[in-house]
Amino acid sequence: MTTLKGPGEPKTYDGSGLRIGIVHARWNTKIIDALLKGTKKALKDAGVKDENVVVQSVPGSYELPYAVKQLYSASQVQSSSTGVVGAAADLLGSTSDLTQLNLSGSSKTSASTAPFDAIIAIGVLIKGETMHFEYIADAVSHGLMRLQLEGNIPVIFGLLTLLSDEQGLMRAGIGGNGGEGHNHGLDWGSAAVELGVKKRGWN
Ligand code: DLZ
Repeated sequence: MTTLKGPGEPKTYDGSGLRIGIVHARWNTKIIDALLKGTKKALKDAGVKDENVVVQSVPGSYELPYAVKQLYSASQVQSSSTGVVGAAADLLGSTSDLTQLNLSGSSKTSASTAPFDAIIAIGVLIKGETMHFEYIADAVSHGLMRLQLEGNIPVIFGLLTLLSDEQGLMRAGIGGNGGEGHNHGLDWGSAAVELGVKKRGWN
């Protein structure tokens, strides 16, 4: 059936060889958590292995572009050299972060150490009484676009810019009595797999 909205007819892409990063903000946690769950579900459904999904969080949406950039840089460092834990720690802050990020080179995991095929940036901005919302939405949108064009890495735009809490709940699939709306995280996960697969083909 042809739909008016959304990404159109679903196509299946095999994500089993991909490494995907997710960076999410923690503001508006209830909505973020649901979006993150949807995103991870779509990745899993497309065959992306759990150990090849790296999740990092930042306080708010404004921090997303910097965090995406650092996460991607660290994965490039990791893939191009073996003794990189120190260098990646410099980028990310601590060696415990590296363990969390599967970048420590631990033999306990069969996780890929290749650079990420795509990174998903997730944030929820809800308009308040000041101009704060406009400035952050604009800066983050442009920051993420710049990163993907200049860094040659697909950056999936998982930033919801909302006029109310209810709009966010609906777009995370937890509106109404808890189950209404559509979880946009599902679309972001699928978009990451499609772009990751296509990037490999385009190179
Ligand atoms: C300060 C702030 C406000 C008011 N609202 C949001 C929001 O709705 N969503 C969000 O992700 N972050 C918000 N922030 C935090 C900023 O994004 C940022 O973390 C701080 O300004 C520190 O740089």
